[in-house]
Amino acid sequence: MGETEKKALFSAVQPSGAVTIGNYIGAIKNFVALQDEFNCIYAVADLHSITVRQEAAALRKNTLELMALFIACGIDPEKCVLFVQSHVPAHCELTWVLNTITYPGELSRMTQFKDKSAKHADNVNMGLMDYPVLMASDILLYQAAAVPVGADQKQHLELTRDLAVRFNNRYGQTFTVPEPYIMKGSGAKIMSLADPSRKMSKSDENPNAFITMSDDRDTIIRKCKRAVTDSGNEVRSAEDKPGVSNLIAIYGAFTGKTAEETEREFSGKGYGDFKVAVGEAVADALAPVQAEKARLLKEKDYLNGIMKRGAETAARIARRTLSKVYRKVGFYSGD
Ligand code: ATP
Ligand code: LTN
Repeated sequence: MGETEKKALFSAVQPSGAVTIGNYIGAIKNFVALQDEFNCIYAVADLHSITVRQEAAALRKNTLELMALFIACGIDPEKCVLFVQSHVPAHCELTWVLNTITYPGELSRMTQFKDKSAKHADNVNMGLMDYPVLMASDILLYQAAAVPVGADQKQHLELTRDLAVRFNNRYGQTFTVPEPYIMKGSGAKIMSLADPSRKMSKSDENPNAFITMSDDRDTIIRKCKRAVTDSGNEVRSAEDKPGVSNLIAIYGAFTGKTAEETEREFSGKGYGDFKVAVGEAVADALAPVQAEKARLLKEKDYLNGIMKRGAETAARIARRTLSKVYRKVGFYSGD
């Protein structure tokens, strides 16, 4: 298929702390897998990240680290557009327009807004509430047909689709209505190692609940050994075995093995052996990524160049959509 026939795909990750293997399995791994099939545009969502308090120096560092991690994970900057969200002003500009067709009730009932408001009760700000509209702008600016995300972002994608349809109905065909691209099966939602009824989250106060992409081998194996598993001793993926099922999903994501293959491999062996094997598989898979990320971080000029080139390309595409939007709503252009 020629360049121009490929559909556009957009996704982003926030530079709000250490990236977990949940982010990797649910999102970044798919970013890599989809880069030949689509015209992919990937952003470091720094505008989104300040909806919860960030320390300025840490945010700067996390932004560069996330860019390096994207590339270290296998996203090819020659095939994809990689940029930092705040480098392209159109994201904020479209957000303003979309705010005028969004109702407060739609935003206050978002699960993530409710969860984050409860968690950061001292900082329930308008940005936190408006987060999904900024996300819709990210996606719609690039006329993205597909958006790879973890299952937790499904509700935000539904709002994005509603806003696209609403705008198109009111002002005429302007936006592509995007489809979420959510992995089938358990990889779409990796659970906490400390409490398999909750999503693995980088902002969990218990560091044993998650594995980050930069954890060292010993830490990874220790965290897997400590992972909460279920009663019994049989390595089997089942609804009443959320802890073991989650480890099977993690093992599968890093080894390519199906749940059935894993069950066969560990039949007759207990949880102990399995947990060590999971830790080793994760550590083996992450070692080359970590080495490549460290190498890239020493090449700051290279990373800055990728971001600059990415922002220029992104801005060009985004401007095209934004001009159309401005024209449709009736903003006088002066030409
Ligand atoms: P937090 O957990 O602190 O709220 P987050 O990790 O959910 O942050 P992002 O960094 O923006 O927020 O997430 C990036 C991507 O990773 C999104 O596509 C999200 O759906 C996905 N993701 C996050 N956690 C998981 C998880 N536990 N399993 C699968 N995918 C996940
Ligand atoms: N909200 C997302 C990150 C994000 C995103 C996007 C994902 C920001 N803008 C656009 C897909 C498309 C999250 O994962 N928490």
